[in-house]
Amino acid sequence: MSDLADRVLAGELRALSRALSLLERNNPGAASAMERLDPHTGRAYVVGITGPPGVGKSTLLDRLTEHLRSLGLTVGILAVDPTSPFTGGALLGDRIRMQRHYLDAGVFIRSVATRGQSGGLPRIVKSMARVLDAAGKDVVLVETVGVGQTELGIMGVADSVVVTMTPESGDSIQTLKAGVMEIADLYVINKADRDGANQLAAAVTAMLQMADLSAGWNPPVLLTQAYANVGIAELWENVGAHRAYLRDRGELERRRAERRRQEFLETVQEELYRRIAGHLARDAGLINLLAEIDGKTAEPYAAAMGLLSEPIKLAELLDDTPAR
Ligand SMILES: Nc1nc2c(ncn2[C@@H]2O[C@H](COP(=O)(O)OP(=O)(O)O)[C@@H](O)[C@H]2O)c(=O)[nH]1
Ligand SMILES: [Mg+2]
Repeated sequence: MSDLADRVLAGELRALSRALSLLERNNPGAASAMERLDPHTGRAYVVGITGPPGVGKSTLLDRLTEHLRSLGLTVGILAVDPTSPFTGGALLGDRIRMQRHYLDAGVFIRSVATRGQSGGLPRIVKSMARVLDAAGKDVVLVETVGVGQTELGIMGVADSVVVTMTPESGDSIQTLKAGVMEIADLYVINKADRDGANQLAAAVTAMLQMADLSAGWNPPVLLTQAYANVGIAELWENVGAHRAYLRDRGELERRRAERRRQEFLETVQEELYRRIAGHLARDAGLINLLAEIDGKTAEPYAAAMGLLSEPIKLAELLDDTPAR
């Protein structure tokens, strides 16, 4: 697998695709590839663009990509939005519009399946962003669809988080209250051509003032018209300001270190569960135990604790050799 990593580092597109697929499929080869790539990460800047469906995230990303290319920067895109034109879920026009970037060697686009995920952002997106980083992309853009609490996960991936709203989504302020304020480094009010954009900007600004963020970064509230390419350069300038803010205070390194630790802990947690769950249908002891729990001859809490205190049984359950 080190060979695959070498090819990723050399900028080979097929190797890059393959490395991302290994991660997605939980292939054992992914771990050694990630180890080889890791020393080459840390150069890319990762921007998360989140917001409810239809606010214009994909359009914004498309225009931002165009802008970044004009600045001579290479771009990696991870689209976690199931309705994204990248994933084929959008209108034909959108899809065709995005395809021009597929012909540009400086842009790498990958959609990420969210199947089977319990809301939130797939854990694997963190590793995928680091692969794009190692492959030499200057900027990694992550599009995630979501409202409120479900999108807190983007903080685990992005250096800067852009929360996108539109004047027409009248519940935008409610959404803010639901927890988006904790994750937003920048606010974008897209579709500024529509009525109510300035009022929404004023309302968000007022809300930010009430929250008293005087000690830290003051998130800017920006107006854009993504489809008309208005406000895109300003958005990138503001991302740059946030980046400089983080870097100058050592926050960027601190955030990234924290994210690495989180990724480790999440992976352990998810993998433990995934492996044990894989045995649920075929391990006679477990099947029996579940029946006893159902039938009240075993008590759920005590049974769980009991299982955890049996190292030999646990080792068996953590064995991941596919017998399915
Ligand atoms: N009026 C208006 N429509 C826009 C603007 N930006 C994007 N749209 C349209 O909004 C729709 C949804 O855009 P899309 O980027 O797919 O949204 P996403 O679901 O957030 O990714 C598309 O039809 C876009 O053409 C804008 O600034 N103004
Ligand atoms: Mg989209």
